[in-house]
Amino acid sequence: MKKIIITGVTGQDGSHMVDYLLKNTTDTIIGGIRRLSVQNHKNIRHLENNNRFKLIDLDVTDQQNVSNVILKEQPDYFLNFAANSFVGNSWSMPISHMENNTMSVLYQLTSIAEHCPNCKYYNAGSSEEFGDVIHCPQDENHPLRPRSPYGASKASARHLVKVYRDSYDIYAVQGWLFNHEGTRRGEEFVTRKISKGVAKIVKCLENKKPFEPLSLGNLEAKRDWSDAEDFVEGIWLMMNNSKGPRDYVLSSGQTHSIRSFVENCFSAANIPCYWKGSGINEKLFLSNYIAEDNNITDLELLNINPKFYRPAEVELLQGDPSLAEKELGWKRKTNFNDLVKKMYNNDYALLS
Ligand code: G4F
Repeated sequence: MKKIIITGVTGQDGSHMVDYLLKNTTDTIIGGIRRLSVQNHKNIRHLENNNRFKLIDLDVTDQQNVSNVILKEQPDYFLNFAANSFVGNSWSMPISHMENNTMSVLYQLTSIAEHCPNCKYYNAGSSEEFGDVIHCPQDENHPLRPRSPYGASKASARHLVKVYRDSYDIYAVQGWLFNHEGTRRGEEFVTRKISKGVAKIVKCLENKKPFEPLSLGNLEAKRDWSDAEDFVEGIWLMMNNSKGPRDYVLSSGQTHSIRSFVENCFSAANIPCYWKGSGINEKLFLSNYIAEDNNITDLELLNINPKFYRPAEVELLQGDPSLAEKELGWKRKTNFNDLVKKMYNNDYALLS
């Protein structure tokens, strides 16, 4: 029986990783969490009485704390999902991003090298590292050209992971994970903001109540979206690779605009709609709505707010997962349309 430390267990990826490992291994899982005065345990509440899962205090920005935990626990695997993961915020808190996403990785790697060199290490990497992409689709050979402090923090961490792997023969990897979403996605990310916003609008329409239109930023950016639950399996395959420690791209191989996610989500909700206007004046409308006073009108569903634009945008992401499929035998199960439906149905059910 192995011992696995996972950081960031209250977040989307960490909590799905715990669920996956409890289901598919007999190992003991230790979730490292930062002490907060207000608990954010909703993604792991179902694990409270599981005797193969325990929580410990672990602040990844505290080198002493990280070192003591690794020395004491002697884990077989250390999976690091703790990070500042919201790209949009990284311009206003760049130092926090470097501390949480880069320095923390250095603390973990130095502690593993010193106290527990056989521990296998995973750090969550990102397609944001590719940034200003120069070819499509992006594979493992695409250069790192980050466009945000977040992307730069993950790219720097990648160099550290490689340096420690090469220098100390540690099994250390950092996958390139393209966008991955689901029912546990934070509400600040665009997909969840849309699925929750559409569900709220539908509820208001059903109850003939007024609502605030959804407000978004850049609709033309394109992302390669997958289901986070498919990705945790890919990560575990990377950690147990007969070819040794290698970094792989996990993605769907397809790309869709934010606009397309919006249209799919309203379609999943059976709301017919049309776009009008252009640029920041573009809006989405529902036509022929019969109001309570029996007046037939067009209702505004969505508008553009420049405050959601970023100082620099990654315009296009489309990953090539073929190496992971070939060498790890990884295959995703959920496609784009099913992912949108799953997120919308979940948010609608939560409001019911
Ligand atoms: O959902 P997002 O905030 O995700 P983003 O920036 O692509 O980053 C996510 O994926 C990365 C992997 O590629 C991860 F590393 C990272 O941690 C995170 O999980 O934004 C997606 C796109 C952007 O182009 C953004 O400009 O949506 C656009 N967008 C348009 N309106 C918006 C909004 N994004 C947000 N969050 N909110 C808006 O209102």
